[in-house]
Amino acid sequence: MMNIYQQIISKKKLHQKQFAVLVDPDKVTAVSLIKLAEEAVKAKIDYFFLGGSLLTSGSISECIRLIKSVTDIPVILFPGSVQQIDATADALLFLSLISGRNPDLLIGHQVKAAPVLRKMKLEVISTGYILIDSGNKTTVQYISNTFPIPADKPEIAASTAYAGELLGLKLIFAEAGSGALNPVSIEVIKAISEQITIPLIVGGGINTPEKAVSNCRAGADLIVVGNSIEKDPMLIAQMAEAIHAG
Ligand code: 1GP
Repeated sequence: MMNIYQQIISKKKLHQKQFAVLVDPDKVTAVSLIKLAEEAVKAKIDYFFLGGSLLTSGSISECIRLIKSVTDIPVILFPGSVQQIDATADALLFLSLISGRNPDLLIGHQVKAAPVLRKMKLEVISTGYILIDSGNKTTVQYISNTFPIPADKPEIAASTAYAGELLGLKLIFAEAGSGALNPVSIEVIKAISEQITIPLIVGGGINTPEKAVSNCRAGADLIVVGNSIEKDPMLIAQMAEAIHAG
C-alpha cells in the first residue's frame, strides 16, 4: 500500500495530473460537504485538501468525519495553524512559507507542531509554500504578514522553489491565495517546474477548466481549487475531467 506521497510521486512519473478540492471548514455545512463529497466521488478527484489561513467556526475533525462517511478519497491537511492538525486525516502538508521572511512561518509553528505530530501516525509531507502576488491582498498574505513574490519575477519564484528542494522539502506549493484576482502565471509555473524535480502544486484563483489545463501543461503536477467549486459545485466534474485528460 503506497502512502500519499508515494502516490503523488508515482502519478507524476506517469505524467498523470492530479486534482485536489480545497475544503475550508468555515465555508461548508454538513449538508453542503456531504453533497460535495458525493460529487467528488463521481468526478474521481484525487484528494481533498482541508484547512484555511484563519478558522473561526468550522471543525476540521467534523469535516474529516463527514467526508469519510461518504468516500475514501484521501484527506490531506493544509493547516493554517497547529490547531488544525488532526490524527484522523490521511496526511499533512508540513508547510514552510519559504517565499516569506517571517520566522514564525518558516520554522516557529513547525517547532510547536513537532511534539503534537510525534504522538500521531499521521503521514507528514514537508512542503515549501510559495506565495506569488495575485493583484489583490489575499487572506493568506494578510495573516502571514509576508510579501508575496512579485508576479513578474519568475526567476525569484524558481530560485526559491529550487532552494526548497535543496533543503530537502518534498513538495512545492505555488500559491496565489484563495480567491486570487490573478492566478499564478504560466511563466512562473514554467520557471519553477523547469528548476525542480519534486512535484509542483499550484492553486489560488483557478476558476475554469481551461486555466487548470494550461497550468498542467506549464508543469503543475497537482491543481488545487477551492472558491470556484464552493460557488458552483458542478464545476468539480468539468475540472476533474480536464485535469485528468491533462
Ligand atoms: C488556496 O490554492 C487554494 O489556498 C485554492 O484557492 O480558493 O482560489 O481556488 P481558491
